[in-house]
Parts: sequence; structure tokens; C-alpha cells
Amino acid sequence: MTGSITPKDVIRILEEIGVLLELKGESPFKSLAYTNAARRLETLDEDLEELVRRGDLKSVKGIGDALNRKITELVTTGRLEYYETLRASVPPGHLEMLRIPGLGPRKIRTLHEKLDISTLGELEYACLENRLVELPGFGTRTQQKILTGIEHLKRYRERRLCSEALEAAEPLLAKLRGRAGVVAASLAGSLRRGNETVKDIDLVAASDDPEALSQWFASLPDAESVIARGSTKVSVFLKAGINADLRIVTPREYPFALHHFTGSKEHNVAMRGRAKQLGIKMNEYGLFRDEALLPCGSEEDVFAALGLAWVPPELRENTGEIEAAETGVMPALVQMKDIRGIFHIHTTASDGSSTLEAVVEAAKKMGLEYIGITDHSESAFYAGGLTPEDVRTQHRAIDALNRKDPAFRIFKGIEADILPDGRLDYDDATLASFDFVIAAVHSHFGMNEDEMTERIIRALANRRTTILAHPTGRLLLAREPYALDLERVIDAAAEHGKVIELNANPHRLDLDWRHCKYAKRQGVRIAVNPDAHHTDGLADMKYGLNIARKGWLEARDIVNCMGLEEMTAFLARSKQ
Ligand code: DGT
Ligand code: CA
Repeated sequence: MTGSITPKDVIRILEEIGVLLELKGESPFKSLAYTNAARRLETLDEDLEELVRRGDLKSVKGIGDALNRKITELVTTGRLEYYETLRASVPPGHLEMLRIPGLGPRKIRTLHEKLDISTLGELEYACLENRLVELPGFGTRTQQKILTGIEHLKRYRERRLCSEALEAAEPLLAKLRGRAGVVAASLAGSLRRGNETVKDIDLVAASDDPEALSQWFASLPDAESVIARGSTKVSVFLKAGINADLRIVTPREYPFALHHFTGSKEHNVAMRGRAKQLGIKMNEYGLFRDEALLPCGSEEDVFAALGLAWVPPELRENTGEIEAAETGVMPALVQMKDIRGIFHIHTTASDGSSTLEAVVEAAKKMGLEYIGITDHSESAFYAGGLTPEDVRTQHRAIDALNRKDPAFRIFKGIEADILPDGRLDYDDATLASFDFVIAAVHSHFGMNEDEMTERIIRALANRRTTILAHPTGRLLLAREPYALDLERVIDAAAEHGKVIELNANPHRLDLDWRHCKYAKRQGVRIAVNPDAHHTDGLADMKYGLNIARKGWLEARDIVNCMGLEEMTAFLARSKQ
């Protein structure tokens, strides 16, 4: 056959056309014609190419004019334009979704039409926000089944969310540290640097018996297969669906190796350059002056040997951390213990799956002084947005709880949709009834950069807005940010004295750390918010704090590090 098209390829392409047509919602008969033709060709007695050459394809039952032309084009040229155009018109994510048990073309179309879902990541996020529960033809069980299916597919992806990698890495590190003969062990690489997505899990361990440690690591029950094993490096593919690399070094080498394998590469290059200027050679085994090792017992010593203060791993991206370390004073990066309260929490009143009471209990257990409840506003009908009447009902419930325990405060908030023209959802009286308002874009993602920027700036100019939610709308590994001039948005937040959210949901982590420094420089304060849809979601704060640290933020830059009294005054002031 021409090109390298085999009869098997022709059959596969016809079948795929059938599926693509279904995904596009074409008539079932049209789709069936291709599927049936594929079946016929499978049981063909004659040679397909010969049949095409003789022009006898139409004698095969079920192959009419149109199919004849298409199969002939495919067999003689090795390509089919119709197929290529059709394929390009269907989001690749929809084809991927077909691999999820329980998801057929009809359901995928519903997801697209009702929830605008085009990628696996968007689908996963929608499941986690309980969007499929109320969708016709779906339900809680289907939603759970889909989540499990996505879990299986994700095992073969190139990068993973930091949350997923950490979940696999932390127990591994604990086992490593608990093992006899391991003098020290740590995470390294992008995971230790607190990056939002990672390629793999890097671990470094110091041991006097590398061979035994290497064998033990390779035979861990967590490992599905061993990719490579030597006495200084073991690579395994974990059952969790991600690679883990363990470097084994001597206790003497450990501080140098830990620094080297933490990276980033750019930070390492800059450090090596600095060492060179000081007449020192630097690599993963040590610092050397005239071939003599400069002994270091810790990472602090390694930095000190180069005249630097210790640099927290999150800052090691060569974006000014070495210059800062030269002064000897590093920023006091925010920590979990600095967090006094949490905003942006959904309840069963809209699309959350925990009740107001359950959320309050969970927050108290975390030792917090206050929370801010924010269900969706009325326009977010897909998420059970609150009518003004629902708002009043919720406010009465909050008032009652606040009266019961004056030591803990529930602030009344809302996640108000920013409408396409930049107005906020609800009339002004309803908006004024909240203690604070989080303004969020949830629709019309396709606007051009100017329109979207103006839309958000208008919402920031609104006196009712307190916080701008997830400023770029991105979903990591799933959806690009919408077109936006983020610096102009940050400037506008500064001008109007508004807070910008750093959404701690590991799928978002938006504001990106790369923009935190700019926001800080412009005087914009940040709210690290979990965007929790369940009490479990409150624990996502740790991912948000990793990113805040990576963005050089200190407790004073983050509004929810204020105590209750200060926060009460802050919110009262911001409403004026
Ligand atoms: P990832 O895995 O893509 O999420 O990012 P990293 O930073 O964990 O990269 P990885 O796993 O390839 O390497 C871990 C560290 O090892 C990296 O951050 C710095 C160090 N490293 C790796 N390759 C090089 C290199 O070619 N030059 C230098 N200076 N350091 C390297
Ligand atoms: Ca890595």
C-alpha cells in the first residue's frame, strides 16, 4: 500500500471517525456507517489494496459512494483529509477521556456543553468541586468512578502536581529516615524547592553502607519497577505513578550533594560561578581549594564557605537569592504557624460538601481564630450559587454560631462572579451585607487581553471588592491562564488597596510565585486561601504557603496572618 498504511490502519481510522462523529454530536447513523464499514473490512476475504485498485470496493456491502471515496484516498495517498480535519476539530482531551471507564461520547459531549470541559485536568477539577453530581446522566457514583479513571491515566503523564508527588514522597522519606545506617536523608530537586509541578521525586541520603541501602530501596513495596540501580543512585517507578531517584552519598559528601541535587540548575550554575571567583571549585562532592576539601557539616556551612547566608530551598531559582544572601540577611519567609485565619471556603449552601458547622469545627481544631465563608454568587448557577434570600438565611446561621462562641469569628463572605462587563454579581445592598467579598472570573474565559484586563480592573475599582480570587484562572497541567495583563491588574489592586488571592488549591496555585515579588513591591497584600470545598481542603493551605515562600513573602505580606482583632478592623476599614 501507498505510504505505510496497512488494512489495520484503515480499520482503526474508520473506527476513530465513528467515535469523532459521535463526540461532535452528529447523527448516530452517520457514525454507525463508519463503524460498520470498519467491521466489514475486518472480515474481508480479499486484499483491500487490490479491491481499491480494481475499483470494486463498492461491491462490499455497506460501503457506498462516500466511504468508497474516502477509503480509496486513504489507501492510495496514505492520508485522508476528511479525517485530519475532523480530528483537529475535537479537543484532544475528549479523545483521552474515552479511555476512562464509564465515559462514552454522549457523556463527554454533555460535559463539554454543560460545563465547558475540554481537558482531563478540567474534568478532574470539576469532579473535585462536585460539579458532576447534579448533571443529568451523572451522579456521585459516576463522579467517583471518573476520578478513579483519571487517576489511572495520570500515571503516564510527564509532570505531576506537587501535592501528588509529596503524597508519594513523604512516606518514602519517613521510611528512609527510619532505616538503620541512614545518617541523614532529605527531599531534593523541585519538590524540595516547593515548585508547583514536578517531573520526579529526588531524594538524597547519607549512609556508610550504600550497597545495602540501594538494595533495600529498590525492593520497597512502594516501587512498581526498578529503572536503574547502582550503589550511588537508584531510580524506581513508584506504584503511585511517578519516578523516584535516590542518591546515596557518604556522610562527608552529604551537605554538598544535598545542595547540588536540590538545584535549581540555574542556582547551581550561579553558585559555581561565585565559587570560582573565590578560587574555589564546587561540585556535588564538595568545595575544593587547591584540591583540598573545605569541610562542611551542613548546607549552612556550604553557603558560609562562599560568604553567604543560608538560602531557603524555595528561593533557589537564581532570581536574586544569592545577592540577598551576600548581605547576610534573608527574608523571614512565612510559615504555617503564622496563619491566624482562613478565607475562601465553600459549604453545602453552594457546591461544597461540608456543612457550615463542620467547617467551623475543623477550623477550630486547626487552632485558627477566624474563617471567612464564601459560597458562590447567584450567577454561578452551575455551582448552586446563592440567591439573595439564601444569603440572608446563611447570615442568620452565621450570626447564631458567632453568638455561641465569641472567641472564634465567622466572617460573612461571598465568591462573587465578575460579570463579563466587570460588574459584580448581586445588587449593591446585598453586596454591602457581607463582611468581605472575593471577586472571581468564572465565565467568558475567551475574552482578549484588553477586555479581560479591563473587566478585572473594573471589579477591583468596585468599593465592595475585598479580594481578587485566582487571578489568572489557570488549572495546572490542564488549562492555560486567560489572556491578561497581570502587572496592570496588580497595579490596579495597589491603587484601590485590594488584596490578591494566592489560591492554595494544588490545581491552581494562582497567583503564581513568579508574580508575588512584583505584587509585594507594588504594596499589594496577599491572602493565601484554600478555596476548600470540603473540610479536607483546608489542609491545602500548606501548598499555598510553599508558593508564598517561593514568592519571597513574609507574614506581614499576608493578610490572613493578622490576628482576629486586627482583621476585624481591617475588614471594617476596607468596606468604607
Ligand atoms: P524537575 O525534576 O523537572 O521537576 O526539576 P528538578 O530541578 O528536580 O530537576 P532534576 O530532577 O532534573 O535535577 C535535580 C537537581 O539536580 C537539579 O535541580 C539540579 C541538579 N542538576 C541536574 N542536572 C544538572 C546539570 O546539568 N547541571 C547542574 N548544575 N545541576 C544539575
Ligand atoms: Ca526532579
